[in-house]
Amino acid sequence: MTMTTSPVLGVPTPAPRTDDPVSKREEYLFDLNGYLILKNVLTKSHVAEMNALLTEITRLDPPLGKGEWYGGVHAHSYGGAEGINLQQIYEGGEPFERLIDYSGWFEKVKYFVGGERTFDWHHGPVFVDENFANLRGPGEAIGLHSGGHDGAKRNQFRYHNGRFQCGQVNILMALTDIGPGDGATMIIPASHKSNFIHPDSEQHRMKDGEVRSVDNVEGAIEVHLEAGDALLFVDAISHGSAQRTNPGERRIVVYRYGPSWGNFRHPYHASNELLGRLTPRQQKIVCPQLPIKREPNRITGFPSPGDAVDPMRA
Ligand SMILES: O=C(O)CCC(=O)C(=O)O
Repeated sequence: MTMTTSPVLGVPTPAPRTDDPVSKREEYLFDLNGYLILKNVLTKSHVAEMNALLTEITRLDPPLGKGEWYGGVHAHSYGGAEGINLQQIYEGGEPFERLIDYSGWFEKVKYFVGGERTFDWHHGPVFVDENFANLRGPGEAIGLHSGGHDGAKRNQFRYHNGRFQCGQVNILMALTDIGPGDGATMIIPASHKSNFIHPDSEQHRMKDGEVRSVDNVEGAIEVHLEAGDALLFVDAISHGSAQRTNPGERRIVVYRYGPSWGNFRHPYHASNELLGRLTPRQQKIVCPQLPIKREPNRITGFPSPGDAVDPMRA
């Protein structure tokens, strides 16, 4: 087994697993159900590194409040009782940077977002429009959202002319074991193809200031994961979570991938410091397009955007 040294834990750790292409079985099941479970996709040490970095944030005194920044990471909530989201978590340390084009799922994500050899690849293979860690405690949950009936193009499921061309494919990673009572993600399998809204949607949909969950929604299942597993799903599938009833905290990380021309969900942007550390492939995934200098310019002294680069580098 190949070993590398963990930059966070400082100990030798097994190298991550290499890219597996999408198998015929995965293709069938993703098309049918709208999701796949990737077992053991993260190494134990990678999970430990991410947990160590998150624990550092949770131990801040006074605690990081909603709206505050910790470097390039922003504490955010959707407005209900979903727990705290640490947005732009790829700014939170190398173990999170590694996830951007992580070998355990990158080929699969590219395959399901699709678009190779089309205009969708104009700025690169994919774009990450949201990435966050979610920490959820007792009583918290996220209500039902999405579904094929919605028809939103941004998160759509699409198979056209023999190829997948989905609008948004999510990787939801478990950093803690998630079983009954832990506030597991819930999905309605195959609902990415539904033409009708779930009849009980009104009572379970996300709502500001209220605890909403997917508990007892007919057709929905809890996705139980072990730390290091990931759920790959098209965002068009109806999903949300069960309410956490156990003590302690559920920790997940979510990276959302879509076509290279996409835009950020929230008004964030990768920092220049992060871009400076990333590989050219990763840079393209988090920042498909940099502004260019307005040079040469016939109006002397006309300003360029602050972070503009030479056209050759763009
Ligand atoms: O928190 C969860 O389990 C579900 C996350 C979710 O709803 C989402 O990624 O859109």
